[in-house]
Amino acid sequence: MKITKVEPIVLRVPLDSPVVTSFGMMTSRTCVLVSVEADTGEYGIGEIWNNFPSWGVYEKIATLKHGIEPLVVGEDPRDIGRIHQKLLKTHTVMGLQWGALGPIYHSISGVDMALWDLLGKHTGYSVAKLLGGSVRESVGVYASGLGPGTFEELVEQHLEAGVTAFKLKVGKEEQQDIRNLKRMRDILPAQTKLMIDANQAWQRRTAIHCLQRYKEFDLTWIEEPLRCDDLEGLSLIREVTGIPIAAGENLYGQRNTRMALERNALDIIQPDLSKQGGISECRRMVDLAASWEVPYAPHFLGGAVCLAASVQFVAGIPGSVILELDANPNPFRERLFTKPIVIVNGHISVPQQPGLGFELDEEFVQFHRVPLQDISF
Ligand code: SMN
Ligand code: MG
Repeated sequence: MKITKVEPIVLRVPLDSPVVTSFGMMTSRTCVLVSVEADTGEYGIGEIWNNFPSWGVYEKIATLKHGIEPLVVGEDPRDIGRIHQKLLKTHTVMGLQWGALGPIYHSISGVDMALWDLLGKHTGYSVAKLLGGSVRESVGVYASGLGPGTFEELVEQHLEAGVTAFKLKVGKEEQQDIRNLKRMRDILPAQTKLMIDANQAWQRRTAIHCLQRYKEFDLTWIEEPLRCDDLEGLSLIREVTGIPIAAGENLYGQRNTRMALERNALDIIQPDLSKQGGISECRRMVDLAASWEVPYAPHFLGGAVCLAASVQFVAGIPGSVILELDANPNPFRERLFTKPIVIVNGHISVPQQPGLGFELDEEFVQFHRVPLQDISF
């Protein structure tokens, strides 16, 4: 069995009302998938992180076509560990030199995810089984992407779906944070878990000041209070405030994970399967964290393929506390599969089908697909 092709699949949908994030304005949503094809006619699908900016797609397609495809064509797709090591070894230093380690890790993530999907389809096992067996039959989720603007409707919808944990964006302005935290606690039933995410916005002093004030809202964790590389700062805040620290969406690979753990910077690690090197590398990250008794909660803010992979990951690998689920509407999360992923009682049930356990809605894909020549360079 040999790999014959690595095919990027870029999907785009313009948004009627732009999504405002702390990084800038999103006028369209992009979803980057990758198909890894074998000479047997079998293929696997993975997802490559491309949340913002949408034009980040250029670097990923270039990496797939010029960096990754020549290295994997001719390889046996069942040798996932070997291929993963080869891709990381060849590209990590190049990525540092280029100054674009992220796009390289994102692209490798998608290819690795596709290889796991392919191996599952080929052997008839779900990825959870391939990862070591089913730890659980359904996966608990929390709703994220809430605030700093209005969030009541999204909270209401997710409470109706039985979700019992929510994450609010903070860090822009103290008074606004306090207003939003108060409002959240007002509308959430007692016992509901509340997390906050500052997206690296604060300096150490501001973080300590704000967190001492926000503590009264009974926070399950504070996510990325500081720049993700201020490991000493994270450790300091953890000690001073006593609020658990979560991070990982900007921590690339085992090496950075080890540094964060050695500095006692984390209580929960949050690798994203479409960002940090795929299922293979995220497994190493969470295994490493487990040896420090740090549990994991996968980061997720993408399309349905990454969500399906995250469900399989949590089902197959012990040590997770909860899975992130973006609460905002996104057609690439809601309409990409023939059978959409649904939340019942705050949980997603783990599909038992081979691979990542989904079927793409080909009509939807073809409708939103951007021809590669339109994004040529
Ligand atoms: C997040 C990530 C990317 C874009 C917006 C928000 C956030 C999360 O950090 O954890 O989901
Ligand atoms: Mg975050």
